[in-house]
Amino acid sequence: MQDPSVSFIESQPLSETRLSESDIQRWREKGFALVHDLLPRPLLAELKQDAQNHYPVPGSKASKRFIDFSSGQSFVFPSRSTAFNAVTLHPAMLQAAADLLAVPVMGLRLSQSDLWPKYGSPNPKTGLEIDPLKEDDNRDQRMHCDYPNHSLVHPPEWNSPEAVEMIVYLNNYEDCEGATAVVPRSGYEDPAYPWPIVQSPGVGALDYVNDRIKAEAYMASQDPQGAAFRAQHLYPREVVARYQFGSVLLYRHDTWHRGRPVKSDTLRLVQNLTFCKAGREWLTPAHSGWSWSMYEPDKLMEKLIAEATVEQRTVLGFPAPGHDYWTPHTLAAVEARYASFGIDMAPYH
Ligand SMILES: O=C(O)CCC(=O)C(=O)O
Ligand SMILES: [Fe+2]
Repeated sequence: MQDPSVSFIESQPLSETRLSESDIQRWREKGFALVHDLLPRPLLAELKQDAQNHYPVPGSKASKRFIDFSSGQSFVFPSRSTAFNAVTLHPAMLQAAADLLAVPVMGLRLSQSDLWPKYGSPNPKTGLEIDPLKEDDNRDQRMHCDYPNHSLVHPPEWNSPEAVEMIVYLNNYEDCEGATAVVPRSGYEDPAYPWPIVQSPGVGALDYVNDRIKAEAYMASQDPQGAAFRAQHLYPREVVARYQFGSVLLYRHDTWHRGRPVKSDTLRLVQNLTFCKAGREWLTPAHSGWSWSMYEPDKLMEKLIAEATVEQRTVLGFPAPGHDYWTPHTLAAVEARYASFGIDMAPYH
């Protein structure tokens, strides 16, 4: 059954695994685009299987502790899931981010890759009672922009975006609902997009509250003007992403959006990624540095680096060919570190 009160995001299938000009325009002007066939389905199926092996089944007692967004750093890059790493650095994903930001792939840096579960409220008939809502409950989120926990500053002017955020859906909307909502921006005069973006819990002196009802009550008590703005300009204009298995929602740090409730007793799995323009140190990685796992006995990260393409390595921050880091000595030293994993240093000579 479809909820007649929601409006869906318009989207067209891709003709190839490259964003169309209209998707790029939509992202740049409205703040988002939804695409359906960017990634190969067998890879996505493998990823979904890995995620289902990792997270408790919906309706189980163990699933009840998952009320917040993110995997709590338990399913982040670099991961033991080969499919997850492959999606993270998939050439089609890198090309999409590069096309949106109008930079070469080598001008991108990865700052987030996290696979997280979202459970529908337990069905009381199955025996698990519903816990009272907490401030940080993510089932029915408050409208927000993502920049506060990604950036030390504020998103730049609208026409100079510096990051692409992506949500890769591993279910079908009809099965799980819980479609992300976004507010399309319509030009400089759009009253939903005033500058600066501060009318939100968690920004400045306002406390972080995730749950929509609690957040709006809090806003009404702390910033009645901000609360009125949100009620008048944000919620009534939201449109939702009717996602399919493998759809990707492309959005920005300055796009108003929110997560909506997942169907009772179902599990929606999504991978969240962020690619930034290189050299933006104020956009901070959401996880520990990629080198931090280099002492793990399975040498996963070392192998990933050795096997990656030059572009993929560069997106992780490895110095690009021609960078002044490279001298005959550093070339030999880096080769010594990765030689046993079969790295080919020829492109750096
Ligand atoms: O889960 C979703 O659909 C969106 C989540 C989100 O926007 C967030 O947690 O910041
Ligand atoms: Fe968000």
